Formats: sequence, C-alpha cells, structure tokens
Amino acid sequence: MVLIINGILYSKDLNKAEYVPNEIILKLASETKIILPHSFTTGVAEIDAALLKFTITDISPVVPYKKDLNPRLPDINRIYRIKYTDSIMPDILSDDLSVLKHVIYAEPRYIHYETITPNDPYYSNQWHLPVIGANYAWNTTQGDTNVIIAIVDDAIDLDHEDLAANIFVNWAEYNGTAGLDDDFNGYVDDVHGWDFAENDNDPNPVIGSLFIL
Ligand SMILES: [Ca+2]
Ligand SMILES: [Ca+2]
Ligand SMILES: [Ca+2]
Repeated sequence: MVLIINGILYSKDLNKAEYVPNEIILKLASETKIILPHSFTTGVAEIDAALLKFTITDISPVVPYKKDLNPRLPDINRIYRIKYTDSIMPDILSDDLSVLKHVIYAEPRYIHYETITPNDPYYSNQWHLPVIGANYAWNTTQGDTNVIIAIVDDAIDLDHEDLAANIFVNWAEYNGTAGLDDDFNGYVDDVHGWDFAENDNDPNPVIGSLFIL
C-alpha cells in the first residue's frame, strides 16, 4: 500500500559548543603509511614537525582499518582523530596543518546538533528516532508532500490520526467509477493502495487481527 507521511516540525534556537575542545580530525593522502591506534606521531616528517610544538596525547584512526578498499571510493583508512592538551583552538591548529603536504584536510571535530524536532507530544516516547539519527536528517529536510512513499506492511490504519491527512490518494480511482479500473493499472478501485494478501482494495487491518501502529 502507498501513503504519504509529512511531519509538522518546528525550529528551536541552540547555543552550544561548535566543536570538541582539544581534538581535530586529520585526513592524510593515500601515499602516507597507516597510523596505528594510539600513536603520538603521524610518520610524516613535515606534519610531525608541526605537531612537535604541541602535547599530543593520542592519534587514532576514526574508523577501524579496512582491507581492500575499493579505489573508486573515498579512502576512509587515513582519517585520524588527534587529541592534544595545549590551549590552542582546534580551528587554529587545523588551519596550520591544512597547508602541509600530504594533508587532504584538517578540521575541528564539529559537534552536530539537531535544530528541529517534531511537534508530536509523544516524540519523547519514540526513543528509536534519536538512535537512528532521524533528528539530524530533519536538519536537512522535513519531508515533501510531493514525494510518495511506498510501504510494504501487513496493513495500514487509514484513519489513524498521524496518517489520515497524508494517506496517498489515487485520484483517478477516487473520482472514477466504482467497480472499474479507472487508471488501468490492473487493480479495481485502488484508492489508497492495494491489499495483496486479501487481494482487495481495502488495506485496513482485518478486524480481530493483531495490528499495532
Ligand atoms: Ca486502478
Ligand atoms: Ca474505480
Ligand atoms: Ca483488505
């Protein structure tokens, strides 16, 4: 069956730290040797000379080492997190390192915050949404009613308060003739999708069946 879900969201102002103190993220070029976790140097003379001015407490890969990376994909083996104890700001240190040879980029370890949360009064009960990072996706997009989302499931409660206003409508059938396949898609009166289990045009759950939404 097919439906549209469009959440209503609002923005909130946030005033939090922009990045993690005393840490930067460094990506090195593919010709550099892999740095083992918990190192203190990079093995690249020019970079290590620059880092000598600081108290480096840890250089570790951001992601575990991957063998046989597809050369057409970005090299994730040479992205490192550098920790230090000096008072220099991460953006200053990363600017200094960015200009060095073999450095693809150096940047503070930015902290990403959600700026948008749904107005659903039960949002706080839906612990899975922050777990999958949905709140960060909403910073980029909050949905579009022009996008039709197809969902394959046991059934759907067409009258559910969270869904009813956004359920897909096949207007050719809605305005068509009962008993006729008005849009010639092979399904008669499929106004809100199709129930392939029962082979009928009512995707609502069968009365008496276990159905949780
Ligand atoms: Ca049809
Ligand atoms: Ca029809
Ligand atoms: Ca049915």
